[in-house]
Amino acid sequence: MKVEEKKRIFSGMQPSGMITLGNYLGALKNWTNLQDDYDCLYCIVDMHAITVRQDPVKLRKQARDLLTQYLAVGIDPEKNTIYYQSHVSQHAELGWILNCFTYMGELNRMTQFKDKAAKHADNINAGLYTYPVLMAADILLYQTDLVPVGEDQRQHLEITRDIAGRFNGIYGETFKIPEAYIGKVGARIMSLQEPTKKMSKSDENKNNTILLMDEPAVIMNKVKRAMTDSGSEIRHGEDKPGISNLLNIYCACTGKTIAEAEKEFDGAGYGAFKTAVGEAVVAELEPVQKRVKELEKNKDYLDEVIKNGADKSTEESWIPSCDSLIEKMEMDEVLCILSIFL
Ligand code: AQP
Repeated sequence: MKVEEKKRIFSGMQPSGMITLGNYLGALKNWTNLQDDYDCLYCIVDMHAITVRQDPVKLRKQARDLLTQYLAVGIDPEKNTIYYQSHVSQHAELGWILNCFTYMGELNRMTQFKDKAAKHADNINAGLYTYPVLMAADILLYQTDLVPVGEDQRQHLEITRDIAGRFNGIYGETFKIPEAYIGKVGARIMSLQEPTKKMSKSDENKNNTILLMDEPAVIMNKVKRAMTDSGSEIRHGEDKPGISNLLNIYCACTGKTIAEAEKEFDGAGYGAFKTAVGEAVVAELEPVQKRVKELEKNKDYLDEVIKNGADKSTEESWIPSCDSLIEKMEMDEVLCILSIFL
């Protein structure tokens, strides 16, 4: 019987801070659900993290913490490839090549660049601007079929598809065109105090985010203080960003639908609702936190996962070296020129 080849998944997360409930519900939780059906590469994208200023010692710790959290949510290093982006030089090499196939007009439209440039006005560097090109290289390097991301990354996925299509159009079928995989729930978790802006790990206001490693009392307190809307109804709607966000969080943690949750809290006050949301988050995160603490004690195991991940991902990179891609481009150029004369 022919064994059907599994489709390939690539996704990554920046070690730019302690990960949030948004990162967990929008990305990590989906990753664990996909690992049996797909061939998955889960990367710690440390080179992306340096597009904003980082303290090297902290960055190194955050990268290791992130790896531990990948494992703690249940991503199995035997089934998946878990690795640091900076351990595989082809990411940067392919990033450079793809820069030459990306237009500034396209990069000018990227909303994440605009947001981050506004946030880091003293350090609007070229890396921040070309961040989506490095992300395209991350994905295209492994002939990826699917990229599970939160809603905020959809635009970067689109530009990846455009760059790959452009390259293929000039040099023949080279890169697989990837699709975004965006979960139905938890795809966009918003800030607790400013629910029209997304929850982000680099947010300086700690009351805006729930961290994966926040203690239960801290979680309960942050949810209780979350911004709510006028009126007293527990209802999902554009006019109720605060309550809608809490409903999304509740549903993503409990597996209930919005309609079920609205029915459950029909007539309940904001206080009782917030307590239920906080408890649902605590119940979701507590087992992960426990596992993180266990894993942290096992330094040798973590070192081994990092080492094996670097070897495995380097082997799986579709382009053994960027020389070979340039060689292919030269070959196609020659064929192109020949075809003019034939
Ligand atoms: N609020 C969110 N809701 C749902 N999904 C989210 N993701 C991020 N924030 C939310 C998803 O998490 C994955 C990892 O993202 P990243 O670390 O590569 O960068 P990011 O999207 O820029 O995440 P942050 O938390 O906002 O980081 P900083 O503050 O450093 O910029 C992605 O799949 C993302 O969609």
